[in-house]
Amino acid sequence: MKPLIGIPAHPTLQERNHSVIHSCGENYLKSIEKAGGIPLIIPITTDSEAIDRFVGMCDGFLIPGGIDVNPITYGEAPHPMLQMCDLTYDRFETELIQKVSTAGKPMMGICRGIQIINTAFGGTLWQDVSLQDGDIMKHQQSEMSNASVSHKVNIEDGTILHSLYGDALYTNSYHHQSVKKLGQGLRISGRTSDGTVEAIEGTGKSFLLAVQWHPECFINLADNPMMKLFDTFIAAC
Ligand SMILES: [Mn+2]
Repeated sequence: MKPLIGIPAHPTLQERNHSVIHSCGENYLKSIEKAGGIPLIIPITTDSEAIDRFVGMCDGFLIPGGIDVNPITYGEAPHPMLQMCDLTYDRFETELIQKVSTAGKPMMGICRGIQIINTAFGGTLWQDVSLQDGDIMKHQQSEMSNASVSHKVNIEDGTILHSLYGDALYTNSYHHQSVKKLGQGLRISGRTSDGTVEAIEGTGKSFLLAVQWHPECFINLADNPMMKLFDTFIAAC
């Protein structure tokens, strides 16, 4: 039986009538389907009973990209470079991630996903990558195609990522925030040469892999180098 993969919806502001759409990008859905899973979009809710039911129902969870995490979530004041965020959305995803972890179900994070997984486990974020120490490279890529790569991620030995790609992987990059203090039960599995955290994994028994780049953007390539990530995640489910 194909595993059911819960994907928390993203609150997207529809300017035409100022209403919020609970949405999910098609590339996430297609990547899950191609890997052999059945995607299920989960609405944003404050109902804990609903979150329990969703966690019980699904075999694995994909935490997708999106807006910034409100720094209140990790106990910091907003920096002037902070962009749009939504505390209700953060609280929903945090509760969902913590319950998925307690249930021991597989989880994969992408972009905002790596950030909110890190904060849900007690970590913190750089509110803008430029605030990190040293010379920071461009993480908002200039390539015309979002399925084109712009930087190299160096991979730690002994990680899931290393078993898939070896010592390094070129990836795309569309983020302005990044992991600062690492959350509990997590390890860093990939960084760019400027020290920016690009991938984390869980140290416990259940599958947890999160990346700062956007592997779902490669879905329409005939030879998709990122498919291994989704295949490995679905196999764990
Ligand atoms: Mn990057």
